[in-house]
Amino acid sequence: MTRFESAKEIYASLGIDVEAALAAAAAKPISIHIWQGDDVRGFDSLTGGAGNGIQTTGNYPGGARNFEELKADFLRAASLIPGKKRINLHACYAVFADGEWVDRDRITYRHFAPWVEFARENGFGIDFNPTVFSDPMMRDGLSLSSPDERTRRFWIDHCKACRRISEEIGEALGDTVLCNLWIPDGLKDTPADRLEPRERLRAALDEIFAEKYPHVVDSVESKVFAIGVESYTVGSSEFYISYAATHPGVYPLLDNGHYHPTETVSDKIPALLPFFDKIPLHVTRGVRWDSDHVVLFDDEIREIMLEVVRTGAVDRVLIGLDFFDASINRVAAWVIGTRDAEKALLWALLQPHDALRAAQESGDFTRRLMLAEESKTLPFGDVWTEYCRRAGVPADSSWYDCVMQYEKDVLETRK
Ligand code: RNT
Ligand code: ZN
Repeated sequence: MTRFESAKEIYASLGIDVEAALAAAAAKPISIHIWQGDDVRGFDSLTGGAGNGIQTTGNYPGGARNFEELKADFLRAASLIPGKKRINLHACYAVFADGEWVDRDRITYRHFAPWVEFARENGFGIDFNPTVFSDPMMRDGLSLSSPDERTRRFWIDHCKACRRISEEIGEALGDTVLCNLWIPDGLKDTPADRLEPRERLRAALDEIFAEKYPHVVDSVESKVFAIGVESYTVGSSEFYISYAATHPGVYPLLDNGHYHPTETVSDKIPALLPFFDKIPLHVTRGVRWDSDHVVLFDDEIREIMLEVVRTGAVDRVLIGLDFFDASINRVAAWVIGTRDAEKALLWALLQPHDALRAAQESGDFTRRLMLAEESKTLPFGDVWTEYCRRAGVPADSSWYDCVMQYEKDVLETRK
């Protein structure tokens, strides 16, 4: 008997169907953020690099410098990750023809058609994000909530363009596209007026979302604070949840780096499910704050996936990743973080949910505690190894050499 067969028997004795879990994990797409490959730099910056609302730290050599390099790095990472994949794009990854450049309020589908071709060739879906940072049109750290009419107009037009592009991507791929809006707007020090910027943001959102697009799922991503905007965030959790709740078709995206450290997204998912038919996520890892460290197979990621699974919401929760670490090999960062997200999903699918729920419902909390603890040492590793084998990707520890070889052959030549 192989280790996998033996593991399957152990799980079966607890009423867990390993084959069903493997199939469910393989069918669930994870949207992999393209911005891990180049430190959120994008292709459209005239000044070079991220800044103005977003920050990446580290200077590990070999980051992708253009479309060709970014595609190659993404494919290398994807070949080492099991499961169904989507590409999470940002508007700043517009592909311009030689000598061409247009400002962000003028981008069109044409600038993303090469990404659609790439996605189609490789069987990936696509998700999209307006890029409302790293741009001189941010005024005093404000965009859609700015008191300056021209600034607001520019960013409204950018967001409208992004939704139109998302619709065309969706049409081209015969799929729906999540178009997620995050803006960094906020204030460093105590505001004199907390209401007016939010009224302006609400009015801007109304304009942005006025047009209905059948292939687009819209979301708005809140945040609690960031470096430089410690005192006030315009797009707070209450603001966006209220906005989404009153605007059908707009969903609140939960990024688990965007809350106070004692708040958990795992608890927010089942709090929102009674009210929203979809919940989009940015799965990340905050260290003390929204630091966007590489996702680990840690308690909170497992708890998030547990909620996705045991609420029966695998199809309703849209899983996207959001981390960027420039201090380590970027391809390895993609591989480790995404494999860990996949791992947590498979792990969650292999828990004794029925027995745990029955214990809670009957008030047998002692049994619930025992079951939850003992399920932690089930032979999960053997099922994970089989999952990788069936997906045709290397098992744990054997992908690392591929990445190091790629670093030698490709990344180190990028000087
Ligand atoms: C920033 C938000 C946002 C970005 C990406 C690049 O705090 O999490 O989602 O990380 O859009
Ligand atoms: Zn995010």
